Amino acid sequence: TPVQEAIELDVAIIGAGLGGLYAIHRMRGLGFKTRAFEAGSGIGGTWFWNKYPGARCDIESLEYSYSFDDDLQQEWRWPERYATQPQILAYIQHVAERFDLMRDVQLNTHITEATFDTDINRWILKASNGQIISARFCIMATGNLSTPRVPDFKGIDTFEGKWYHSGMWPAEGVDFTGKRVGVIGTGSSGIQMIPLIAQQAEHLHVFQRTANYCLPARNGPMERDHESAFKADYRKRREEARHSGFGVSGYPAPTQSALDVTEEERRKNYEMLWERGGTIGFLTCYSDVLVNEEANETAAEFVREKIRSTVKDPKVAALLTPTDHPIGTKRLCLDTGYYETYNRPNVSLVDVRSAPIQEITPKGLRTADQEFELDAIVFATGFDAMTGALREIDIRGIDGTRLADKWNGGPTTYLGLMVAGFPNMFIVTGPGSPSVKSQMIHSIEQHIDWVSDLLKTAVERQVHRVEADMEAETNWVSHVNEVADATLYPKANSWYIGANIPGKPRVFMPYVAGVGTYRKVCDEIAADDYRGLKLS
Ligand code: NA7
Repeated sequence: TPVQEAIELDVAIIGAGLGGLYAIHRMRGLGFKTRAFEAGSGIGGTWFWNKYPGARCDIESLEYSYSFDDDLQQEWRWPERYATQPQILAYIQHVAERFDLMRDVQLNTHITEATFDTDINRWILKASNGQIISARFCIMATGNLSTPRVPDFKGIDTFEGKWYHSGMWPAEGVDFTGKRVGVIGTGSSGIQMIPLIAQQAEHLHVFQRTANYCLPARNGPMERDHESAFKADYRKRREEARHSGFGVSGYPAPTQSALDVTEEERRKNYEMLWERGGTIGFLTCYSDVLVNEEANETAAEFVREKIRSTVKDPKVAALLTPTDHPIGTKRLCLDTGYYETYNRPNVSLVDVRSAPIQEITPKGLRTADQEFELDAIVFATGFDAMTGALREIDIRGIDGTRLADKWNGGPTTYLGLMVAGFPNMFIVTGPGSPSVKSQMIHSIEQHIDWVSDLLKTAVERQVHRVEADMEAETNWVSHVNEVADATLYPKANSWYIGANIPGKPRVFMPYVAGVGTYRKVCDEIAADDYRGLKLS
């Protein structure tokens, strides 16, 4: 057999979502020969795959966008306050065209192996189509919520209807008109699609294991005055976001405790936030909502009351009322008509906490106490978050150590960006970085900018390896845990802690000190001659 010639690159990028595309732009800026390998048949990552009805970003469009180019942010017009999946995908395609990124994107290419060759200090990648790529540096822009997870239900192959997962939605869409539909899962994805599927379906059964806190989006067409005022201030706004908690402007760090104000004042504030819409306001309204249970309970109870006053059937309202976790410790959901949907006669809520789903049958599904006939089942059951996509690639570092083995007890990284024993490899929004606890595009830009500066230094110093120290990594992991332990986050069985995947080690993955703090730490480390890294 002929020996396949390797594609030689300076930087191989895995993934062509918002992270991979920005990485192409920056790596080109350094004069590197680069290419992004994307498994999908189109660019966009999350916004390519999640085409389910109602898919929308829960961060306002003027914030959830690239900040690296002022003309881009000034010229782009967002039609709505919160952009839909097609609108975000159109934006991503525009950016790719505007910066001529597609010539360095290779679609339909699934990278299956990545091995660091210690002799030549290069990453050797293999793709499922047999291609071999040799690159000096490797950037993993593989996404945090990119490995869809369908629970291991018995009988799924026997189902005679059609089933779907929110993260693998058919490009042509799905028409549920006249169908008996079951949606399993009430996280952000379920909550966005349920009101829309309910409008089409003959009957919709929602199978809920855990009730979530949902806040109203108050979405609407972009108000031109708001847009112009925002754009006039764009640079200042972006700068503010870079030093904020969640990477979004307009929410200064709170200083007042929820317990230091009267109940009346608190209620007035919550009511104002409820009317304004969005989730960040609730997370940043008082200094202790995410660290003190009593303070948290004031916000949680406010939302519970809203549920009870919206949902007409008290039994259904009780089921929809979250009591098992503090508000904000799982991703807060942003809804449009979610609770109201349960007042429709064609929608029923099924509690699969008390009577779990036992199997999928040819005609539908069976819980511990009932059988349901369904024409379609939608799994809104989430993802193998933060580590899933990386573990799917057979990544081997120095001495052949497998990343999956190293991470058996949970992911360990330095700054969420690098892994000891895996030189010249960088992760975008990896575990141990603020990633999913931030406006994701903000974090993508910050990570890739930081890595770019590091690579520029590596080239200037003519080093062959850039590597995280084991000790620095261990200290960072402890720090990430200490920060999380000082908050209420670990009190929820969330995907932040791997709780949604049976057998996944329970390690709190995001760094929750805030993006401003994280940026400061990253910048200090760079200024301190890349403390914790070996450049050799
Ligand atoms: P999530 O937030 O992980 O939600 C998944 C939902 O599916 C959640 O309600 C789960 O209940 C439910 N689930 C998972 N497995 C089962 C089984 N076996 N039986 C019943 N119910 C189940 O995923 P999303 O896609 O909604 O959102 C992911 C992120 O995308 C979101 O946080 C935003 O950042 C954007 P559970 O709570 O585990 O009891």
